[in-house]
Amino acid sequence: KAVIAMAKQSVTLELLSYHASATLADAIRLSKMPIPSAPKLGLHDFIFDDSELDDDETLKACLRMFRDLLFIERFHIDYVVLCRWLLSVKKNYRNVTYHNWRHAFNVAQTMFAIIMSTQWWKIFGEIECLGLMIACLCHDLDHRGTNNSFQIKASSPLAQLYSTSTMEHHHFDQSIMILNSEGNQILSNVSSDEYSRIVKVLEDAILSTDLAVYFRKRGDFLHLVENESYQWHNEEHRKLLRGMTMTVCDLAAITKPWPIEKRVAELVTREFFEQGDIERNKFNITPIDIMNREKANELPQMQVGFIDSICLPIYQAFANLSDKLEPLVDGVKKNRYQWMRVAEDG
Ligand code: 5BB
Ligand code: ZN
Repeated sequence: KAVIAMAKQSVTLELLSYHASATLADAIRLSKMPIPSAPKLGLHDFIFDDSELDDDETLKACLRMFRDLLFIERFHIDYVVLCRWLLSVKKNYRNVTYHNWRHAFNVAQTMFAIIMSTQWWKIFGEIECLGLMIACLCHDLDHRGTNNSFQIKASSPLAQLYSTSTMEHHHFDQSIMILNSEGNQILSNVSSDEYSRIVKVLEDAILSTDLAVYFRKRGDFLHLVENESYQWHNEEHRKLLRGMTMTVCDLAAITKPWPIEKRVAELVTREFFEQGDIERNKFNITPIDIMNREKANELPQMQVGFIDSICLPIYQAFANLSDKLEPLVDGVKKNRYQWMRVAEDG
């Protein structure tokens, strides 16, 4: 108890100094901007590329997704509050190489493209869809570019607070903190019953982005899909689907046209190597292969392994649930072929 209290105090201090809300003036400025249509922004496309948009345009794209999902009317969201919340979410991502605002934005766009193209929004309903979209935008909040096992090795205050899914618990905490911040309360006009349901979906979705959780749950899911015993209106099945959809969106770079995949894989690689450098220099340990610069030549083969063991099974299962999702599997297979080529001739 005392140890946890101290860890909490330490984390709280750290967070108080870091957490920042966007200003009302910036929110008003954003609220006055015209919002392009979803097709104009390419928001329905699985081959969406965020690098063509500037930061303001990524925020406008979020506003467009919230509008088209009818969240603003349904949940009586004040438009300036929504603008401020989005700006605050963006502000609470750090300038790390990969796990930054652009990654979160891409995850949300993929969620939008999936639930719109499959019409799963009808199955999930408004509460779950809102929970999922908030989850995508918030799922890596305040990421430091280092993974869970790094937090444990560094005995960081976060690791003392949460011994498993360390970072994911923190991302959820940060989401709640922003949702509760003055002027950022997009859920202030929903009933307390709906509020708890949305937050429960949000928590479950963010915790699902821990790959360890994905591995624990995916057997059940793949089984249901294989046996065609997946039931769309079964509460437990739908919860499983929401978690799996979070992973599918989180890893979606692997489904993108090769030039995009290559660029994103470079960012992932750089962030992994940066953690490896810290482990070598500060902790005096040899980093695992993916974080070890000296093993850079093995990365293409690792990507093939990543595709075979983690990506293909889940994208395949998703394509079995909806043929609208077949382009995702096709994209993964094309990238597998490209990574094989790189692995072979260096
Ligand atoms: C993934 C699980 N990990 C605990 C050990 C390594 N593996 S892996 O062998 O499947 C692997 C995945 C190895 C290398 C990788 O990237 C080298 C550039 C990747 C990989 N992971 N490749 C990607 O394109 C992407 Br996207 C990802 C996901 C990165 C974020 C994962 C964050 C999880 C934090 C625990
Ligand atoms: Zn992520």
